[in-house]
Amino acid sequence: MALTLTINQDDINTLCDRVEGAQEGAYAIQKLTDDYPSMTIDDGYAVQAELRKRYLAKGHQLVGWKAGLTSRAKMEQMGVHVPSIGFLTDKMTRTEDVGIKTSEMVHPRVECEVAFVTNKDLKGPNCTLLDVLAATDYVLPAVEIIDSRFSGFKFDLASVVADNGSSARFVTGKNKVNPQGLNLQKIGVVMKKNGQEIARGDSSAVLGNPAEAIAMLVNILAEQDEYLPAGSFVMSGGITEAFAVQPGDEITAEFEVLGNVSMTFVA
Ligand code: OOG
Ligand code: MG
Repeated sequence: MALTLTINQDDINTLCDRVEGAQEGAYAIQKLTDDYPSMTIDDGYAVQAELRKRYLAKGHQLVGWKAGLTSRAKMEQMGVHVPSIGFLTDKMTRTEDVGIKTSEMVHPRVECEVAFVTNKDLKGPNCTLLDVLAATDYVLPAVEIIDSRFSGFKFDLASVVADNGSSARFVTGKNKVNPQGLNLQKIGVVMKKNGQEIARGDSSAVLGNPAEAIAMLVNILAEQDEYLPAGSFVMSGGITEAFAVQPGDEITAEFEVLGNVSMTFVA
């Protein structure tokens, strides 16, 4: 299987220049469909693949992938009703103990997610939840910091896919939990900003079970002739809506069973 494109390589390069410039320069751009109104989701993935190629050529390491727009809360917040995927590199990794710079981003937002680390290759197009569970080494709590490069954080699916699903940063907690015996369908989470609760939900919000989002991601990868190699880090998508952060903010996501993830933001 391969992508069906309506744009040519020159268009892909032009669109990738825009996204790459905005990501690296931390500035907002208009959504890509303003100039390319007939752009499709496949076209978006072709731009994303070009972006991945460019980052890897610059020495960034691919560490895994993320599923996005996998919960109703996220779909409604963004007005986009189809899940998407994006790639994750070592340059996006942040730790709990070092302040995360908002000046390197346009308008960052945080969202809490269940993350997976795999120990077997996963290949689509017929990857199932059971395949994902059989290939899961451990799960861990995560906060994704998303940063749409589009003005006002407003976009359509083709544009957000080209912008690598708004991927910017991510932080994981210290606990690694064996999926055996874990009820992945019902992991509660409370998100706090500066000590105040801002959201709560549970993992069933993500396609009924976050492992389902990983299966979906693997099947989308297959459409691009890609697979998920053993040892991948994969995020399953925000459980609740995402919240804007500013310098000085401290965020904690308190997950049942999986434990906490905390981080602070600095200018
Ligand atoms: C798109 C990325 C969505 C998620 O977890 O749903 C995402 C966006 O909302 O900007 O990462
Ligand atoms: Mg996310």
